[in-house]
Amino acid sequence: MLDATAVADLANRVDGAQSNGHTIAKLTDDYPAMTVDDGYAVQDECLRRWQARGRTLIGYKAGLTSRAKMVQMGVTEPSFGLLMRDTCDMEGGVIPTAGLIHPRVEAEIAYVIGADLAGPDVTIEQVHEATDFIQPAIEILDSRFEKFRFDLPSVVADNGSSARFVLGGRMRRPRDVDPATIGIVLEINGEQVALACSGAVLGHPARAIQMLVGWLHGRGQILPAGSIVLTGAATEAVPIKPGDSICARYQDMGSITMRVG
Ligand code: OOG
Ligand code: MG
Repeated sequence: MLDATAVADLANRVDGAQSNGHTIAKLTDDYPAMTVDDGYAVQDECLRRWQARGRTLIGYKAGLTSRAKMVQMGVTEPSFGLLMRDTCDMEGGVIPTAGLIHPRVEAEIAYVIGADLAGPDVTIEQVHEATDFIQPAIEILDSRFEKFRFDLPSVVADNGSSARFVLGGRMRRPRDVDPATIGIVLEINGEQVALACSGAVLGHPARAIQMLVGWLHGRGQILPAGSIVLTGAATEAVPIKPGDSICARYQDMGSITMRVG
């Protein structure tokens, strides 16, 4: 494990790059012994700093949960990250990307949790009982690492490349649709750029919640009622630029549109 001085140094690098929109080298270049747990220690340290600045945690993001994403990023294990209230935008609006380095979009299913979820092995049924609704989501990623290239410890420290996210479309109860068989089409400026089925995420997007709750349990934490969880992109992420119109269409769940500012 890295010591507290190293964790603070890495939190400085990541937090600085996120705040100023500059790239940094992969953290493992300078700290080759860095582990995934060290990455989470850096993420925790960043959260402490953000909360001290008045930012609010409103949920979590799972990442690298589909084969398309694992192949695109060259990482074979899922990651968990933090969703902060000030990174959530309204659908139909202009999403600010000034200050982002090389933003990309991806389409996801969000779960909005209505009752606390805790324990090492919650079932999909328990996840669905505790879920108020599921909803289409677009995540805007922006890796702080050069050329969007990283390894798992580095991307975990960088909060899973989180930049912004948008919820929209139609809220559905998990009992009223099959969350594992939703067709998703992502369009940029009217052109189809990615296509997937929600089940591309771990066979069922609720598995991302199961894994998240198990991971939180291992840290002595729970997934509290009111949390928003992004379950991870079913498709690869696609680069965007100012002026682009983004539309993600979901079978039986409506669509989300936004413009890139
Ligand atoms: C890491 C974050 C992955 C997802 O949905 O798979 C992620 C990245 O690809 O930059 O958010
Ligand atoms: Mg994502």
